[in-house]
Amino acid sequence: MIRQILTVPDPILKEVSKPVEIVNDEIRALMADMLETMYDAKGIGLAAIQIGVPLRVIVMDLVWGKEDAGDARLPRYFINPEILDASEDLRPYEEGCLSVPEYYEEIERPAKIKLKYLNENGEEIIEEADEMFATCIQHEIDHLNGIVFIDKLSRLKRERAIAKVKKVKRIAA
Ligand code: K2U
Ligand code: ZN
Repeated sequence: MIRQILTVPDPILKEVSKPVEIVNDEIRALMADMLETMYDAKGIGLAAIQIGVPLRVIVMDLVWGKEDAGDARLPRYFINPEILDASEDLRPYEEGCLSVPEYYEEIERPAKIKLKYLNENGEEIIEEADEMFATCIQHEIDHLNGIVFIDKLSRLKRERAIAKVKKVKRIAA
């Protein structure tokens, strides 16, 4: 079912999420809810902490976000993800976040990374990520460590972002 997405400055978003002990049906049900919530919110990634669950679980679908995707879907599941290696060269991208609605800011991150994680069947996968996959997974792993992208900005920009989210929520309420 669709869950509520927490928004800044909710202190829960600053929690460090715990590793998943066993990938079971309960975790798979959580990931199904996360995907449904992500599609509904028009995101291409979501970390469990964003719906208030402090577990190291991420869902992503880079395909459906593309304008020519039609109704194509390619959901991906990342449990206990670790970055094993990151390139020197950085890639800037104007990031947004479902927990910081209607606020976008350019963020630089390593362009390529080597990623280790468990998939939805609990199998260990090691793979390279670049382009949007690299940007998105690093944004999501930050969430697992209690970091939201505005934490990487100046205090002034961060305060402006939080003030804007509060305004957006008042109008939406
Ligand atoms: O809040 C989230 O974690 C979802 C993020 C994921 C993301 C952030 C930055 C760059 C790529 C992905 C976004 O809200 S998903 C919205 C979106 C859609 C298309 C392209 C970029 C961001
Ligand atoms: Zn985010």
